[in-house]
Amino acid sequence: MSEKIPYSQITPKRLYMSRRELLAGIPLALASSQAFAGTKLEGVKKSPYTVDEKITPYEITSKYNNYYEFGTSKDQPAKLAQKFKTSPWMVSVEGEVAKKTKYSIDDIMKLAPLEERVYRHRCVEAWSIVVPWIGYSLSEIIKRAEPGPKAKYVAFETYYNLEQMPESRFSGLQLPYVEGLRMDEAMHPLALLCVGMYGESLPNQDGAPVRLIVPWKYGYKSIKSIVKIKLVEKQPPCTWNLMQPAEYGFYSNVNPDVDHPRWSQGTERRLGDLQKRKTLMFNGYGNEVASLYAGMNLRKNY
Ligand SMILES: Nc1nc2c(c(=O)[nH]1)N[C@H]1C(S)=C(S)[C@@H](COP(=O)(O)O)O[C@H]1N2
Ligand SMILES: [Mo]
Repeated sequence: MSEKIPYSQITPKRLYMSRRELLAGIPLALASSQAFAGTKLEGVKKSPYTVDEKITPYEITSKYNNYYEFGTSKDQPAKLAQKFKTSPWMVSVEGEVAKKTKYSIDDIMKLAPLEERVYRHRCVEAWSIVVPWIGYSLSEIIKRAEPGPKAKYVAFETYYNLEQMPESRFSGLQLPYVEGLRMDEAMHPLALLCVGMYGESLPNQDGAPVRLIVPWKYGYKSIKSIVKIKLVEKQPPCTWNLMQPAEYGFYSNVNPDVDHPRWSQGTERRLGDLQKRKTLMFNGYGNEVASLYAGMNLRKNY
């Protein structure tokens, strides 16, 4: 297990202090509301699902984002998502389930014990980061809904409102952003329902107040700012697959042997340490997830 690095060491003092000072000035009721982006999360346990690698600095993870609803360049979401209103926030779990449920974000925060998991995150654009995410397995919320026999896939949907996301008209994407997993992938304990990072609730640009993290797949499967989780019978549509089906498949497992049509997927650049590294099969999570794909042709099912 990795030695725990205090966040004060990996976050520049200036940022760390300014956030603390900021919180010091906020009325108690608001500061204690966990839906507020950048609030310290209490009682978070370390999870064994943690890689022993150098954590990418907070100022990189929180300033180099893909969130097309808030702009297509990497520095736009951090600026343009600042006023994104994430409270109140509801997440509905519906479809082929016995118990359709609507959760407030406070319900989501308390649904299961929060864990910190340091995961590798690999964007399809061949950069990667290592992030201490906070949340619990997605299976926790799915199993409470009691999926029926027709629940073969899980479909996810991001909040969408053009007034709050004016830049999204230039995204080139069909919105709301949608994603999907096969049922066994969604129930895999590594699939994380994520509410925080670096000890705090998620910043807006990283998908506040609740997002998915699927560490063995390319980053676009990790859908942000979720409002709907629907259990369905047929393979659901996925935003990047709709956009460019030959480039982005439903599975999108990290695979160094299957190149993107326009670039190699064999290596990646780890942000913050300038090093090029070999990309690992399933992003290094093969021991855990390879069995989900036993017998499948991963060139066809890219
Ligand atoms: N709703 C939504 N979710 C999204 C995206 C997006 O544009 N919109 N981008 C995806 C991509 S391509 C990546 S790499 C990750 C980036 O997450 P991060 O900004 O927290 O690193 O979010 C994914 N989830
Ligand atoms: Mo990505």
